[in-house]
Formats: sequence, C-alpha cells, structure tokens
Amino acid sequence: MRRVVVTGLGAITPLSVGIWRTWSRLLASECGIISVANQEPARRWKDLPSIVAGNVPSGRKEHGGWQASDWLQRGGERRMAKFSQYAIAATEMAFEDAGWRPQTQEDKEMTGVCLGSGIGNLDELYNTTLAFETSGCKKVSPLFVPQLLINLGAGHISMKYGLQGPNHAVTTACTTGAHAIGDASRFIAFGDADVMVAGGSESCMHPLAFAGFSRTRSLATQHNDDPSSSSRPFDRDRSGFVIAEGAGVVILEELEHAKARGANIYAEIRGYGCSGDAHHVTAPREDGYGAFLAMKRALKNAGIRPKDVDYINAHATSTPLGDAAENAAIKKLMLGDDGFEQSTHVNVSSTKGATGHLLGAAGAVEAIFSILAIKENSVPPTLNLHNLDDGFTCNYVPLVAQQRNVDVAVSNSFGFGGTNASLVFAKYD
Ligand SMILES: *[C@@H]1O[C@H](CO)[C@@H](O)[C@H](O)[C@H]1NC(C)=O
Ligand SMILES: *[C@@H]1O[C@H](CO)[C@@H](O)[C@H](O)[C@H]1NC(C)=O
Ligand SMILES: CC(=O)N[C@H]1CO[C@H](CO)[C@@H](O)[C@@H]1O
Repeated sequence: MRRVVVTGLGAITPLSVGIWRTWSRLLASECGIISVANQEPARRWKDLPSIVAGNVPSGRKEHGGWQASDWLQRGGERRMAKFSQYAIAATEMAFEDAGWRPQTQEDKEMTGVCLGSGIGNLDELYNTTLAFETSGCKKVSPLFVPQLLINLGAGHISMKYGLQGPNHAVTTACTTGAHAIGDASRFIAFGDADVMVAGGSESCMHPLAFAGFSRTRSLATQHNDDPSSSSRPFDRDRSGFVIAEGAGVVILEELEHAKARGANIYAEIRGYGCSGDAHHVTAPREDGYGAFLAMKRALKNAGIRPKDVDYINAHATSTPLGDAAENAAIKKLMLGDDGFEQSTHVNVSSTKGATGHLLGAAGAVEAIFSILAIKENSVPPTLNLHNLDDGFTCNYVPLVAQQRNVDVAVSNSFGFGGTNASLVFAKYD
C-alpha cells in the first residue's frame, strides 16, 4: 500500500485566520468564543437559549482576521457560499505551506479534492425561501443552486487550481472533516491521486441553526453571560456545545512524491477507521461502543497498539452524554489484554473549549491540531476543565498545554446519525 504524508496545513478558526496564530493562541489557553446577543436581526437572536458562538474574527489577514477580498476575486463573494469562501482560503494557505502548485497536465490530473460541509448554506436557503414565498420564481437567483450544493466547495477549489484528480464531497454532519481526510488518504493509497486537498468547512452562524440545535437540546445554555467559559469538555458543569465556524484543509501526499520534491513532512497518516452506532439520531450509546470501534479499527489499520498512542484529540463537544460516552470508549480501548488499566497513561484533550464546535470543519481542524501536537511535541489544553466527573481517569490536559513527546496521535470525530471516525497520525522519520 502506498504511504501517505501531510505536507501542508491551512485553517480558519474562531481563534484566527491562519494556522500559526491559531496554534499559538490555542497553546496559550486563549478562547475564541464570544457573545452573539447583540447581533442583527435582534428579534431573531434575542430569544435563543444559547447566544454564544465561535465566530471567525473579522479584520485583515495580517492581523489574523477574515476579509473576503484578501482571498477571493471580485464577485467571488457573491457567487460562493461562505463555507466555500473559507474552503478556498484554507486551501490557498495549505498549498502555500506545502509549496505545491500543480503546473503540468500530469500534476493536475494527479491532484484531487475531498472536502465537505455539514450544513452548507443555511443563510441563502433561508433568504431565498422567504423571497420565493412572497414574490415567486423571479426572485430566485440563478446562483441559488450553485450556492446551495455542498460539493461546490470542492468544485470551486478544483476550478481555481485546475485540479483534475478525484473531486469528492463528504457530508456526514460533525464527522465530515475526518471522513474527508480519511477518504482522501485512501484515494492516494489506492493510486487514484498523488496529492489530495482534504478537509471540511462550515459557516452556519444563522439564528435558525441556533434554534434547531437548541431544539435537539445540544447547545450550551448555562454560560451566556460568560462566553469563554461556555464550552467545557469533560467538566462536571458542561451543558452542551457551542456552534462555531471555520475551515481546515490539509495537503496529503504520496510519500515518494513528497520526498522527490523535498517537501516538508509534518506527519504520516497511518490509520483510518469508521463505524456506525446503529442506535439513535442524536444520542450516543452510553458505553461509547461506536467510538470504541472507530478507534480500534483505525489503530488496526495503522498497525499500532492502543498502548502506543500518546495523544487523543477527543471529539468531546461539552455535552453531558457525548463526553461521557467517548470517555468510556477511550477507557475500553486502553484496557490492555491483561486487563491492565492504561487510561492514566494516555493524554486526551478536547480543543473545543477554545474553538467551540466547528461541525463539518471540526474533524479537519482537530486533525491539524493532532498533526501539530506530533510536530511540536505539545499537547493543547482542554479549557474550562475544573472538576472531573466520576470515572474520568485519563490525563485531560486541563487548562494549560503540556510538553510531551507525541509520536502517535488519534483524532476522533462523531456525528449525528451515529457516524463515527478516527484518524491516526504518526511521526514520520
Ligand atoms: C440574507 O438576508 C439578510 C437580511 O436581509 C442579509 O443580511 C444577508 O446578507 C442575506 N444573506 C445572503 C447570503 O444573501
Ligand atoms: C458516534 O456517533 C454518534 C452520533 O449520534 C455520536 O453521538 C456518538 O458520540 C458517537 N459514538 C460514541 C459512542 O461516542
Ligand atoms: C505519552 C505521554 O506523554 N503520556 C503522558 C500523559 O500524561 C501523564 C501525566 O498525567 C504522563 O505521565 C505521561 O507520560
């Protein structure tokens, strides 16, 4: 099987536009979650049970802010959904970082895209629905359908760079980013491409999204007055997740291809495992069996034993049930064949305390954090973790980052519908 390595990273998160500022703010225990109580239209936002969010900061790119004109040609903003705009920008950063610009026809044919979104363009759907209801067909823009389709993120990227390899879009709710990276790695391993742009993007900061997730009782409602303490994975007082936006993109490359051009190799992607809970639309199985299976399969695929895992970037979104189920899954995974309890040796953190939950982009952004943990031997912290629940016996890296030798990292992502995926990254040498 062909080996696959990571040679470029790009991200837009509530902490910053750009990888390095995001990473340094994450390690410095800073939080990107703010209040949306004063957003317009006020009559729609004000009655929502959860009014905290992980918005991408606006401003100039030199200051880590988002401004569409820094990344898109004129008119691009009008033609593209916000999630596609973020995807284009994160891809530009990742290509720049990788130093890879496919020029020849052969290079273009062997470079593909696998990128998705969880929700897509709720804003446009909402506005067009209202316009259609009052004024009919003539008020529906010819851009409506292209703005709505989730695979247009991947489509716009291929058009911009002339990429003629596989062009694929994943949409598996909050597992999207992880599935996209895992599937992309298999395109390379199987010889369909030498280089893949892979990741997830999301922007559904619309009051309707907040209303919908409130009705599934998924959101943090207890800390509206103190936004930065609202996302608290694994903490006893966690009450739900915080909706966030952004994008994560990695450049995956076949090992020999990367070596031949002297590329900087961040890490190797060694394993990918998926499973379904077959249980419930929004709730996990209490014992975390689905998550356990995904991690177990990913490690089997990697040929790595659970006890050799140094760091797990948990999906843990700060919901009471989800975090407990994942904790149970990690403990089950770490239970050695001899019954020896190893969970005290693995370092687990959830970076959602700092970023909130980027939904379809979460898996990609967190894969990037796992890759950087390996590259930098730093484990990012779990913010707001003051009191552990009973049975939470791992090292959850509370509040401050820890320096650790990280050779192997696992990144978990789980989504509504009971879909679970794990990625395994390892140091390349
Ligand atoms: C939808 O309508 C609102 C209110 O008029 C506007 O602020 C927003 O920019 C519109 N969104 C899109 C995608 O056109
Ligand atoms: C697997 O996916 C489901 C989606 O509903 C998620 O809620 C759950 O946390 C995941 N499984 C476990 C046991 O963690
Ligand atoms: C692999 C690794 O670095 N594990 C560390 C996790 O954290 C504990 C401390 O709680 C260390 O003792 C382990 O070495």
